[in-house]
Amino acid sequence: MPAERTLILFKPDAVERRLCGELLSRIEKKGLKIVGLKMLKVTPELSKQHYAEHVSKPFYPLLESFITSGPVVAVAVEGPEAIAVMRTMMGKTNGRESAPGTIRGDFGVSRQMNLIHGSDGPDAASRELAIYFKPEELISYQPILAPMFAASDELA
Ligand code: IDP
Ligand code: MG
Repeated sequence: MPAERTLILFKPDAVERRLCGELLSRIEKKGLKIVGLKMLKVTPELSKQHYAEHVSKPFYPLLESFITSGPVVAVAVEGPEAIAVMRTMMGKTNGRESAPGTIRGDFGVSRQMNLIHGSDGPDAASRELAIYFKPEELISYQPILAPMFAASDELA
């Protein structure tokens, strides 16, 4: 199975609450690989591009005002089935409904301030990675310990 890449954002509430280290630590401890990392401020234009599927929804104005309210940390994450693995680690959208043990389940009670974004499929992942990272900002490398994280038939 091919290693996948997915776009993760630590949203402004995670930065404000000093939870970036905690969230990054969970990703690293899980065994996923960080292949890109930056802090930036999402502009209204970037928000509309990222959340194109939500722009016409009633909650969009509140979402834009939240996601542009402070810096975010963008993380490109790689690993076997990284997209689904990250979605499972994140938990349900609404923190009140997310299971304990998930990021949203452990750290929040909000549907909007839910700490983390993760691409929801392969098409979204490539679209969103291209929005936040230039190709040369995504680093391909082979850690020496890679064979300790997954068998050869689990990776491309
Ligand atoms: P996801 O982040 O779990 O994929 P989406 O439905 O794609 O959830 O929504 C994108 C983001 O918009 C959510 O993470 C959350 O911050 C916000 N959001 C989703 N639904 C609502 C809502 O009904 N009211 C306010 N904000 C919402
Ligand atoms: Mg979504």
